[in-house]
Amino acid sequence: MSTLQAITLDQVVDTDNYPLSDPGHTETRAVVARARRELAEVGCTVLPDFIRPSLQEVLRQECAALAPDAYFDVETVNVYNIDVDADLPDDHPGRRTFERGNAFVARDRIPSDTLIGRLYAHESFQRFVADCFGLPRLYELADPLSGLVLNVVRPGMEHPWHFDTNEYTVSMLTQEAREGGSFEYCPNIRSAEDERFDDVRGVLDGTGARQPERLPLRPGDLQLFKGRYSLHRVSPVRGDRARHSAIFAYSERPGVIGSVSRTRQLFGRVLPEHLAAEGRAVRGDQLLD
Ligand SMILES: O=C(O)CCC(=O)C(=O)O
Ligand SMILES: [Fe+2]
Repeated sequence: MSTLQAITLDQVVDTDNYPLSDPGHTETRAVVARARRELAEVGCTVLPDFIRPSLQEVLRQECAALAPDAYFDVETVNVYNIDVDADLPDDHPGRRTFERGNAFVARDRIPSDTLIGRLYAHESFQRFVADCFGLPRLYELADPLSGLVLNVVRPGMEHPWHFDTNEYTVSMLTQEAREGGSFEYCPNIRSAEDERFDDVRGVLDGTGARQPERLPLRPGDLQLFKGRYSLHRVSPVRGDRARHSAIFAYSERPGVIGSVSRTRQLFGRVLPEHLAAEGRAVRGDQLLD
């Protein structure tokens, strides 16, 4: 048994500032209200020092120990994660391609007794996150590989501009790069009804009126993000240390499983659950993936 197994959520999370287990607490209500306001305005909010500072080095070390299990395969992608050879008009932003050099450690390689494993599955944490997003509840993905992952961006690599498939993303930096590796985003650049291809192209080409925002993040901060509408990236990592972040993916609906092709792209493998779910996927909108 890991020594950390005995530690409760209250010891992991800075409950003086984030009393998660008590939704009616004045402090919790203030945090939730601020998160909702920022999510409505810019699709993003950060809860600084969410993990107790005394555990931030444990957080870093646990995740750094998992990083060698990441699946590395630099691939050519576009912001929509659709086929880069798709027959698109010349000026379509999906024609711009990037080298996706980040790598994911899949959920089945992340022990459930790690800090991130326990946070992801914890009921109070899930209820708190749902509250911040203004949702009645959130479900862990049914996907055995992609519900909780560690995103590893090695020196020289980047996680290029993209939109997320998940509407609600919760993440936590666990190890900073020495240089570079900034999270940059363009709040609500598209909506469920409007792709706004001109704006997206402007950001990719650096010629548009919209300048990406740079989000200051520190290890142990909790980030809530609506990445389906906000174009975002992790800029190239420089120096001699990789950037690590935990991605906690939840959905409003139970039973969400990634497609076979996307899963193979991200993890280099699929499991029987992915094959069984193929073709049964339910979607909330018709946006390009
Ligand atoms: O690692 C990060 O901070 C961002 C990751 C991300 O955008 C993603 O996994 O979709
Ligand atoms: Fe993303």
